[in-house]
Amino acid sequence: MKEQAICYKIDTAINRCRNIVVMGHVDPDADCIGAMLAIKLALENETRKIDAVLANQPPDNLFFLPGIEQIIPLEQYQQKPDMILLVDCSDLERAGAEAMIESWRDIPIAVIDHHDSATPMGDLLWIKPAASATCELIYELLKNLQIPLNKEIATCIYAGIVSDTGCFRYQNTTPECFIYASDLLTYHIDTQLVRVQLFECRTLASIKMIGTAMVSLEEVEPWLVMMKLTIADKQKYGARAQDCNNIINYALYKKGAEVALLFDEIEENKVKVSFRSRDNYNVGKIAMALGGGGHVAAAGATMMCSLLECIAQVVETVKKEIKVND
Ligand SMILES: [Mn+2]
Repeated sequence: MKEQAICYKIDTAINRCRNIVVMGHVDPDADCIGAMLAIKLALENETRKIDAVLANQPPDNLFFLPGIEQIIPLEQYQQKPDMILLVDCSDLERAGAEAMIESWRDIPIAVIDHHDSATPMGDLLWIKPAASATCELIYELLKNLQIPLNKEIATCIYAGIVSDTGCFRYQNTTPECFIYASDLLTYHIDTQLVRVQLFECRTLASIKMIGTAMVSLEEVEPWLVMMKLTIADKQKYGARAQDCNNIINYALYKKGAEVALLFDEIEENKVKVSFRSRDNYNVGKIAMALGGGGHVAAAGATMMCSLLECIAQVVETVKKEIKVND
């Protein structure tokens, strides 16, 4: 089993604590929530409390994850923990807890993440961009520590891997994904439930958002496509923020597209930009330069400007940074 040394260090740190908070990122997804819940279910015991805390409410489709009802909203979390464990993110700002940075400044932070970051926060960092999902690392942690799994823990870890690999389809899918998944399936997890909840469980408004985004698809270059969602589009169908998640992937369905952009107008002068790419064109680097982050093939950034300004700036940057041979 890989990465033994760092797993033992994390174990030592955890064993020193009686009161741990585990946090994922804002706009939580199945990987971050799966990782938080697997940690809580596997490592909490009579002498050690592990609180799973999130700045945002989990999306409705993830309420099948075992233990999710125990997640505490950050605004209700009054404890002063003796350790902070960040999963699927590497700083308190990304966890939506910038308000806590001052009062938590003496508390040690450990990070388990697979996102590249220029400025991770913490004393104990396990950041592995080659991992498909943070849940892949959680699996390795629990195996290294010889913690027995069960159906609940296996479901959380499996959901994280399935979510971040798009059901083992994306290029981040590693041999370990399949090896770990084959072991996780021995715990009789309901793989149909996981698939339906993650991929076939959209609200009517969110399907209207897919349609609206796809109608807006523009071919900037044969290799570069973009879609947009405006505030008015969302009002028309009563779509919430979570109804607009994971729509970007459809843009890459266009034949010949190498890079896809989705501009989601969150509010006036605030635009969430999603990036996807094929063939190792690095959109993560571009997103990071724009104040966001992510991976080579999937990234995002939030920009404080009008939709039109945002589109102009991002398209120009992408065309400058990425050279595709037609
Ligand atoms: Mn992840």
